[in-house]
Amino acid sequence: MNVAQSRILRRAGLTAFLGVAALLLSGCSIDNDVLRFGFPMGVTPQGKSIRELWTWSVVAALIMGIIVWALIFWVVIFHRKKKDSPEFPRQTAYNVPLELAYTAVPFVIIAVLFYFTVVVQNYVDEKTPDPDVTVDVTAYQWNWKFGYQTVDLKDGEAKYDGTDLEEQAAAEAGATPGEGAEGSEDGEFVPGAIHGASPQDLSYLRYNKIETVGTSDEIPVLVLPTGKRIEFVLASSDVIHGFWVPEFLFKRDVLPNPKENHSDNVFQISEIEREGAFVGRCTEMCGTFHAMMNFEVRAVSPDDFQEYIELRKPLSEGGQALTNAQALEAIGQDPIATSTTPFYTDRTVRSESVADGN
Ligand SMILES: [Cu+2]
Repeated sequence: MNVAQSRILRRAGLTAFLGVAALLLSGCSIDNDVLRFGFPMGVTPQGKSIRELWTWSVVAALIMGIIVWALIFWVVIFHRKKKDSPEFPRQTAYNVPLELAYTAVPFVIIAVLFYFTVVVQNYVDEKTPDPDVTVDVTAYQWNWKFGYQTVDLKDGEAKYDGTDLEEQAAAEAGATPGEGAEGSEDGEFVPGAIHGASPQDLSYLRYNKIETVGTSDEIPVLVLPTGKRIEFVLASSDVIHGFWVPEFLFKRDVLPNPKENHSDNVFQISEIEREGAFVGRCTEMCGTFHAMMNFEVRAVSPDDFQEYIELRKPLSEGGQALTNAQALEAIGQDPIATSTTPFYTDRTVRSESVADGN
């Protein structure tokens, strides 16, 4: 290698070093657009830790990439076949220290990535026994139902237990066909098809006094408080769906009979960090209108949330409480979803025009 070549090599090395150093130094605040590498801004501490893992993983991959690219170009530029040299350059096979090094180093890299992945995963999966709000999420073809199981904001108000005991008992009663059940002869007891329970057993689903159900015309808006620990309990009443709020940087499959299907259907976020409207989507292909299974998380202040719950509680004299839209309007929020709109679900128009020959 002559002097000019070694100078070029030194400059290339210096450039690569400065590039990596710039990346690492700006890592002091890695909340910027460049170092998110395409990830959305999270609104939960869990999302933040996932995004930081992503950022550092990409930085590590880039450092490896720069080393590999540098080696490739070094070989290509400085070890070309010379005009009057023999056919093969100097062969350096069976260099034991080198071979040991490039076998061991990837294992170290994998171990480091694995360690940090496990740390972040454990944090994301962490549950505390006493969350401030527990939400029951029921997915079905093709929409969502949200119910408030418990609300306990620890602000002096009594803990609110939202389970609808009557509905829950009715679902339980329907699970095991008893005497006089459909298909029974002479009022005899007929055990159901699945461990004695009916195939239509929906007692594993949760039923609450305050529920928000989406329709084809109205996106379900799940109202939640900021700064409070929230638990989500997921279950599907038919096929497998997926619960995803992009701003949580987290999704989990929603299964029917989650326990029997060995699905951990409960997860928590330690808080939603700011107020706002965050779109939610189904991320498991679940049939014709899968793409339209959207919802919205509306994060409001704890005071507004407490008021919202009060407004939606069924009246003691059995009257109609406010609907979700009415209650949202009453706390000064947009009554309908702002992050997404209902899709046009009418699929008869085209077939009609075809039939008409238009
Ligand atoms: Cu779905």
